[in-house]
Amino acid sequence: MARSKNKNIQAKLVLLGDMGTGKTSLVLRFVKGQFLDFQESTIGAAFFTQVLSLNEARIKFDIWDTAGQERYHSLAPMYYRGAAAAVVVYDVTSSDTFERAKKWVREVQRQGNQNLIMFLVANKVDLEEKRQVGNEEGELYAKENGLTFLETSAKTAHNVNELFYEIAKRLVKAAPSRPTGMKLHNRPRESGGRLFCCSS
Ligand SMILES: Nc1nc2c(ncn2[C@@H]2O[C@H](COP(=O)(O)OP(=O)(O)OP(=O)(O)O)[C@@H](O)[C@H]2O)c(=O)[nH]1
Ligand SMILES: [Mg+2]
Repeated sequence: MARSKNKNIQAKLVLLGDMGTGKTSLVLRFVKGQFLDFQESTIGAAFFTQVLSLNEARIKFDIWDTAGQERYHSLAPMYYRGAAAAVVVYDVTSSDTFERAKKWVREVQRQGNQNLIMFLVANKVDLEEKRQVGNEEGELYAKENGLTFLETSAKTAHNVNELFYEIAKRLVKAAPSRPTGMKLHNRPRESGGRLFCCSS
């Protein structure tokens, strides 16, 4: 479609979720194609960028990978405010992280950005034998709360690119309705008057 050709979109994306769920690993898999068995816990937040080209648009992601440790919780609003997309991650081998993910969803929804695109991601599906949270459980919760759900593995790369492509596609869809620049309305008449007040 010519209308949307060469559209350039810059989007702030934030990852939230309990510590150790694999947020950094998902980002590193997407941005660098790498996975570390002993990934260090994030301090504060980490910032990454990555560009994705779809047929109709080029999306530049500004990715904020937040720290899941409780002591950094109060920093989170800085990262999710103004975000175009949020990815809430839990670890399928830990029910606690699923409960924590639900709290993140509620917190982000409460801040009231109706346009925010939110994904719920069930990571570490390569550890099937240790699974505590069933696929249906995650899917149902996501459906009931208007989220898009995906199961991933940063380790095997299962669904990782798909996740970011899916987000990009949703952003492209949403973009035309968003103001992207200055809108010029009817120009005010300038005949004789000054536009800004002043003392003479
Ligand atoms: N088996 C398996 N291990 C994973 C996967 N994703 C991450 N891990 C491991 O889980 C541990 C934690 O991963 P991180 O990416 O650091 O988790 P995080 O969510 O960024 O943690 P914080 O920065 O503390 O919030 C690391 O040792 C990773 O190697 C996965 O899909 N499968
Ligand atoms: Mg991390």
